[in-house]
Amino acid sequence: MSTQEFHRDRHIKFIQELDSKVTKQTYEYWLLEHLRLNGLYWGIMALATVNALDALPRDEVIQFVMDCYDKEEGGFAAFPGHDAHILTTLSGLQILFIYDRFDVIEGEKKDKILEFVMNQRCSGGSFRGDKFGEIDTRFVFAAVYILKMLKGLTQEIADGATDFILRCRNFDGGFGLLPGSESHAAQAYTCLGTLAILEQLDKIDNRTPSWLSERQVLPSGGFNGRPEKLPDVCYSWWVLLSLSMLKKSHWISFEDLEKFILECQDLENGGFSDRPDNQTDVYHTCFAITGLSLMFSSKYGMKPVDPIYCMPVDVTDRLST
Ligand code: GRG
Repeated sequence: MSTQEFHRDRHIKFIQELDSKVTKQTYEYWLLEHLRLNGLYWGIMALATVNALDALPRDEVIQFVMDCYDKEEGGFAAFPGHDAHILTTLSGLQILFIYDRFDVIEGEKKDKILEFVMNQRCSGGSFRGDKFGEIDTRFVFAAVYILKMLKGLTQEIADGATDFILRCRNFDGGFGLLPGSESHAAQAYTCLGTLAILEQLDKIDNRTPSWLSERQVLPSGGFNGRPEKLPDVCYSWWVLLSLSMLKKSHWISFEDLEKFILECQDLENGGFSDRPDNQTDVYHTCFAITGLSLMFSSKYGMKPVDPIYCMPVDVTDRLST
């Protein structure tokens, strides 16, 4: 049983202050421009999970997302004026979906987004991240997720993506970013998430949950991303929800994981770090909070989070309409 409390209000304040006048005067703020739209999604997702979505100005958020829209390519960039990328397109759409504001892309923009995603499709069923050509299972997941949201999935895309993902599975049950790459827990999430959206999880045997459950590092209780590495709070999400998709989350200790996550809080300034007493950031804050919600949403007064889509369940209910 953890003796730590969850400091909800401090975490809300931490997220609100990430875009303040003071932060904007720091070098680090501008160094992270290429992650801005992803960062906004992480902040919004954390706030939505703790029932505090109104802590950020809604209209300004939507305006920023739309300012990141790249009209030439048809996808969203990390920051106004940057190039569109499939991961930032997913983050932009997730934010709009959480706020129920898909009306702002209805019509021509929606068609262009679909075209942007389809332009990234490669032979062999995979997807590139952008015009520069890198291929990775993250991009396949993002493409399938976006096509699901925009109702653009076809049987051909589904079959190709399933084949590619299954080729990325290794002998140990884990998944890598390309066929033959080392198993990594975050990559397992993107592969299992793709298969879950495509209703192909029955292709997975018990080697996968077995490898995933071995990621819990004792005595810390946190998860690592691969054997012999240090635990990191973000894997609370990548591993736990992968196990949860496979209905095997009871193979790990919730109590030990909860204790580790709570130890990663900054008790003074809010936010979570990768490991206890390290520097906090919005990425680790998001996945610490969503991890806690996946285990104990009612205990912490949080919204239940959908393990496939990483959006609140009351939001993803709209995906089936
Ligand atoms: C809808 C939640 C959601 C995500 C969209 C972008 C994406 C899909 C998933 C990203 C998955 C991913 C690959 C995350 C990276 C996790 C991470 C901390 C990687 C660092 O790897 P190493 O090798 O760290 O630097 P380790 O922990 O192995 O030392």
